[in-house]
Amino acid sequence: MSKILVSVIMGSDSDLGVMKEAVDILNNFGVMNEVLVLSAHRTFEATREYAMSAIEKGTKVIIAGAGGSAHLPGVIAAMFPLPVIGVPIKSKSLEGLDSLLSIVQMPPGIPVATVGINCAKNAGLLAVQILATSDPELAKKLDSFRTKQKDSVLEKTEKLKTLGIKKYLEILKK
Ligand code: RP5
Repeated sequence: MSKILVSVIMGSDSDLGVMKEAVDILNNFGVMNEVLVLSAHRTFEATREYAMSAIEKGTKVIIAGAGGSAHLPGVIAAMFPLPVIGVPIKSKSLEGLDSLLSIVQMPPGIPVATVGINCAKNAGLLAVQILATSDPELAKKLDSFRTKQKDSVLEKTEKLKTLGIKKYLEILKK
């Protein structure tokens, strides 16, 4: 059985809708992953137990999403020595600025790679890129992902030239 290389964890199941985007990316690239709900505050014992044992289980990267007073990625990074990617979840009261600042402002010595608010897709891609540094097959898949992405943008610009702004926007609305 293949090893779980990336763990996707989140402070609450209310984060799952956003964090699923990271899981989708990992699955699309064929990266074995696990998904867990663990909170730095509400389940601190279980979070500690998980973070302290992750390295022995072979986990290479942890993606941690949290909102509000978002301590989870930092707490995980304190106990897990390999890359931790933090996803600030958009909060109800402060639109995720609280989450972003809580995650990004780590003290020197314990980094968390922070992506944009709700940008779990980039967290998934960053995890794949980290793994690709020692996995040429994954690096090839990343190349083809970027080629497809580039082609789809270039197609849009051609379509825009052909249709003009008004028609293009009408089609977009449909
Ligand atoms: C954080 O509190 C979670 O990451 C979540 O974004 C936020 C709200 O949690 P719930 O009240 O929805 O469970 O710990």
